[in-house]
Amino acid sequence: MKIVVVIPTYNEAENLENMVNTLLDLPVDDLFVLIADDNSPDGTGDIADRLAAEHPDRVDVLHRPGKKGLGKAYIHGFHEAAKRGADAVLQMDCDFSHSPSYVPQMIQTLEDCNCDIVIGSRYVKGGRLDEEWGIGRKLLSWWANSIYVRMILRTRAADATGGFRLWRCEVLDGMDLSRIRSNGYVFQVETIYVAEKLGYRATEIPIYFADRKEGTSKMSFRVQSEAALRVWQVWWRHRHLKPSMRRTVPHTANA
Ligand SMILES: Nc1nc2c(ncn2[C@@H]2O[C@H](COP(=O)(O)OP(=O)(O)OP(=O)(O)O)[C@@H](O)[C@H]2O)c(=O)[nH]1
Ligand SMILES: [Mg+2]
Repeated sequence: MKIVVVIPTYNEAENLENMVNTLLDLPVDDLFVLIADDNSPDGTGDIADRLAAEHPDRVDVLHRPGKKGLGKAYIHGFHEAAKRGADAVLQMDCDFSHSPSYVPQMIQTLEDCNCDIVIGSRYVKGGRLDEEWGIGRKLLSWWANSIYVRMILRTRAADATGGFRLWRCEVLDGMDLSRIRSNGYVFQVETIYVAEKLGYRATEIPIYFADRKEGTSKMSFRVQSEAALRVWQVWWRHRHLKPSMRRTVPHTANA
């Protein structure tokens, strides 16, 4: 199974090289890393170019003109992954909150399960948030995901807000990514909601979610509040979707 890992980056100079090398060292047969960089001012794009030159068969970079948000970077990366013949696409952050050590298990799970998506999940039994977080921060994170988002959208996935997921390419095709409008953090919510409404099935494996150690967060109170409101927009936009509304012509066929 050819796996393309799509990593969106914005100012991840301290993390990128370590992340790419860790991924390339994993015991996985056919793994390719595609970095989607939004012209990071800290030079992440140059590091990405160097890594691509060092590993021409295993690493490549999409240079995007400026900071346009996580969602747009992911959609671009997903389309490129399909063009490069991926069987499955792994999405993950560059800050080590999503530990690469779970990747082989996620791939194995996708191969063995009768499912379409594997989620590295903080909210299934065995999943954990950073042990240094105080109880208040953990509660807020749990409430936002497990109460707020899941009450509105009624997702089956216990972790509907995380961004550590392995998708079969047919699923991304069938979802028709032009349906996905969110660009910020609610992108994760919109994609899993659309997938579930179209009848795709996710399996979750528990992860330990570590806080970033290097680099700076792009998350702010404004971004979080906007995401909270946009969950309603996601519900309104996609509430009528059904499995019969899957896209049937593969994206790559008319690309
Ligand atoms: N290409 C691109 N990547 C982005 C953008 N915003 C965030 N990212 C990347 O998306 C991933 C997640 O971003 P983070 O800043 O870690 O956000 P977070 O994980 O929600 O928050 P913290 O862990 O608290 O920092 C990281 O790899 C970022 O570099 C963007 O506008 N464009
Ligand atoms: Mg992070």
